[in-house]
Amino acid sequence: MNGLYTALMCSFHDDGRVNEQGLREIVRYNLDVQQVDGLYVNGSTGENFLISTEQKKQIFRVVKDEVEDEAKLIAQVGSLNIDEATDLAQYATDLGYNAISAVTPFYYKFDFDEIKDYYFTILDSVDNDLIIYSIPALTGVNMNLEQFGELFAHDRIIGVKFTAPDFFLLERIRHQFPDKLIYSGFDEMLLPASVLNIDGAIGSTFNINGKRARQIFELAQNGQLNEARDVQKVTNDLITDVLSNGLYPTIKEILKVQGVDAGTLRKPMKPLTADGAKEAERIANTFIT
Ligand code: HMN
Repeated sequence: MNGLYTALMCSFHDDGRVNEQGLREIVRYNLDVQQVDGLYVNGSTGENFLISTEQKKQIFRVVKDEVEDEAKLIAQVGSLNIDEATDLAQYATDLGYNAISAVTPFYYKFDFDEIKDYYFTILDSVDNDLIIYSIPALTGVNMNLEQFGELFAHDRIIGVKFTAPDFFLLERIRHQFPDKLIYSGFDEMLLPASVLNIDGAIGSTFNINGKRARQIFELAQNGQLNEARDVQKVTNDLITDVLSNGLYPTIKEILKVQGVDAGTLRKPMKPLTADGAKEAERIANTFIT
């Protein structure tokens, strides 16, 4: 399960339905052009928290059908509705997903016992491994080293998608849990995370910049830090421009410039203005080869 995983975008029609053909095109572009090792399906980047249970299942189905056994698949099933989370975990497992992942429960201020119960309930419902999805900036849930340890005590919690700029905690987790998988979640920090000996990364910008992400990761693993820094610099120039133009709509527009039908966004996310679309085209022409 090591390696680079794209946090997969999804293509939607203007009326909000899943654009299945567009979704297949995004999958193919990631596998054939960006050449990532796997896909992280129905994460934040997939607009997961804006769609229905049936649409989540539809996306799991279409992606598996397109990928078959060409790449590893991780299904993000986390939900505030525990019944939905267990239902999706079983669904993705039956489809053959290699692992499931669940975002920490958010919105209400759950205490750690409740968070632990959430993960163990999902695991009890399914015969698959689980990767914790930790993204404190969006969820408000900050877990400490001891709490990660309590979760990692479960032998089917195999790792964490660590989307935080806390390199002290990342290093401590790496040191204390050498057998667990750590995936870095912030693409602009891939190099410092790689230096700390992570097992892989999961990123939204890999949809358009997966090849550079691989260079950074592999150069760092080989100890070629100056070269890795150069590639991270170009990557961060790209990410700076993408973030200032609007993360998800800009990635979608860049995919369109590459000939991929990335469709529109689910409300309440808004599409790019005409000027924003022009800027996305400039970014694509500047950075995407
Ligand atoms: C997902 O669940 O879609 C991703 O794994 C999330 C991923 O960590 C991204 N975070 C967010 O979109 C909030 C990053 O790839 C991020 O988009 C990128 O580093 C730019 O900041």
